[in-house]
Amino acid sequence: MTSKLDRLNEWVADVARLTRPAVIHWCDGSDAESAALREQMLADGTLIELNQQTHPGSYLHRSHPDDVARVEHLTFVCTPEREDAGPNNHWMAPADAHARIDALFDGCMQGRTMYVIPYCMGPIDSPLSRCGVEITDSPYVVANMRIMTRMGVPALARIEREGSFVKGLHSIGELDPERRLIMHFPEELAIKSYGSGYGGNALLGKKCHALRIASHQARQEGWLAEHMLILGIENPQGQTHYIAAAFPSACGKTNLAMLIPPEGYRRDGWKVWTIGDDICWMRPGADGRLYAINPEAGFFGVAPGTSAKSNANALASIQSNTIFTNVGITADQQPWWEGIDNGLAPVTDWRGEPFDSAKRPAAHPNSRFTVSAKQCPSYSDMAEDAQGVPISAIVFGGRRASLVPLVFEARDWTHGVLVGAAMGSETTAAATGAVGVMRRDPMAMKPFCGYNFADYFGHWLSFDQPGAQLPKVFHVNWFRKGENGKFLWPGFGDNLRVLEWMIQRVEGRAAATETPIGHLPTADDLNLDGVALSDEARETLFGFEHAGWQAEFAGIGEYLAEYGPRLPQALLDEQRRIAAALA
Ligand code: SAT
Ligand code: MN
Repeated sequence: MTSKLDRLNEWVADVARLTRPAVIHWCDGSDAESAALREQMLADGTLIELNQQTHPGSYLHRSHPDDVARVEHLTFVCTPEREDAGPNNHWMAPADAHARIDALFDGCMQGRTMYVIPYCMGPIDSPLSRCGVEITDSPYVVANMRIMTRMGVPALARIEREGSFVKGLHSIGELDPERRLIMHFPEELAIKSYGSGYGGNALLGKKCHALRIASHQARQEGWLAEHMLILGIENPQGQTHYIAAAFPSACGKTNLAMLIPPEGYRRDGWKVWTIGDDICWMRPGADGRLYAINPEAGFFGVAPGTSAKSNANALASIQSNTIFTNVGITADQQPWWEGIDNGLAPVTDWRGEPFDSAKRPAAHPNSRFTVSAKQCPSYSDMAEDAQGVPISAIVFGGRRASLVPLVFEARDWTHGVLVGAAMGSETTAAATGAVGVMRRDPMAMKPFCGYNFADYFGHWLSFDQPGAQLPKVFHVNWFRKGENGKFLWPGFGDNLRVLEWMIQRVEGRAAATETPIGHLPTADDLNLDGVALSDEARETLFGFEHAGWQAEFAGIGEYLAEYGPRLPQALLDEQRRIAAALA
């Protein structure tokens, strides 16, 4: 008798023949399985027990010091035609890619256990969710996948029902940067990742599946897989608007998703609800609106800078049952990072050496916490809703020290797609390479779009159909700096002031000024009660620098030209229209 699991069983057998593990373990996701894995990892040093009085159920993992971030230069999209991967991806022909990486996988699991992890991205009963299976030789990956996805028996049951799943093969190999590759095969719905145990390189449900492979599937099936947080804003009347916002890695998505309203707003009854902090899958509903789910079940958040002041919800979430990766520890084994601001001091740094501030920070700048979303005080019940939440506004944002104002609104959908496509941001520690260099990062998807950006922009444009009730599109910049190099906007909870203006725009209740780059508020259009802004801050955050934008649009034009004739004409026309208005 054939079963819908035959394909899965055959693949697992093929992988075992190639990698030759000592043992094969099918993960059921149970507490007993998790406890046994934890004991094993504590025994072999993969996990270090943290203070169980202050942080029950929490552990520290120290990754290999050369394996602390995503490796974009070793990440490939392997489509039959190079053009389908586009200039935004590193490309290799599928046959060559398989041959190269299979040579690394050959015999790599000898003496190791091979874990088979069935998982579901998204609520287990949602039509928007998609399943995958990750095969890995890393128990640390299993522990993280158990937090980040719906993993185990229910996922396997859905795979058996549907018969289809994304195949992800992973081995830590030798953790040698010279023998490290992350390959994607969108046509085969397959991922192969070798030589890294870290985050987006190894937790294949996350960036590899939920963005690179899913973006390809989404294009075929008429939905969007985006690098966006999702939050709900409930006004004092009890109405909730949902906003999806794209920012590059390590630009504050987790903080924005868990925002705590400023004092005055809290008093008036405003509430913010967290749906997701990193990835958003959206598709049009019967009413023409875009409905979104968070495909993840946990947060893999940046630790440094997380404090009671910057993100009290995150801090509350990670008091228990959390895996910390590459943070420092205090004398009594509590996790510690720069900016935690809790009066404690680190004694051991992320490499396990005595802390010496002259040598290195206590926590790696890309150190992380992994925790179940259910532990977040602001986690929304709607995050488990099978239909998803209707999106009122889409926000694009980058880290821009100059030029870009605090907020502006796109005139219409096509302009909004251009605003997303033209996004620029200064690089962060979330990927290896230089930090602080301005690069174009369309929709914050530069490292994550599984196909040619030109086609991706076309896909975005295609949602503008008769009957569509599309969200309004905005651009924000929380990172504008003044003459003295300091941030001009307080950020964090005060960002709600900007989000409130957006909601009022959606409801047709707020003013704005028309400029060539879109609708800009003046300082008077926002509720700034209780924020002390200097004259410089007011002018800079709400100003429009004509000459600077002329140069910016010339740069955007050059950038878009890199995509050649595949670029949608409507996007080019929009760019030219604005450049002409600026001339
Ligand atoms: O390493 S991850 O991709 O999981 C985190 C990030 O860079 O956004
Ligand atoms: Mn991310």
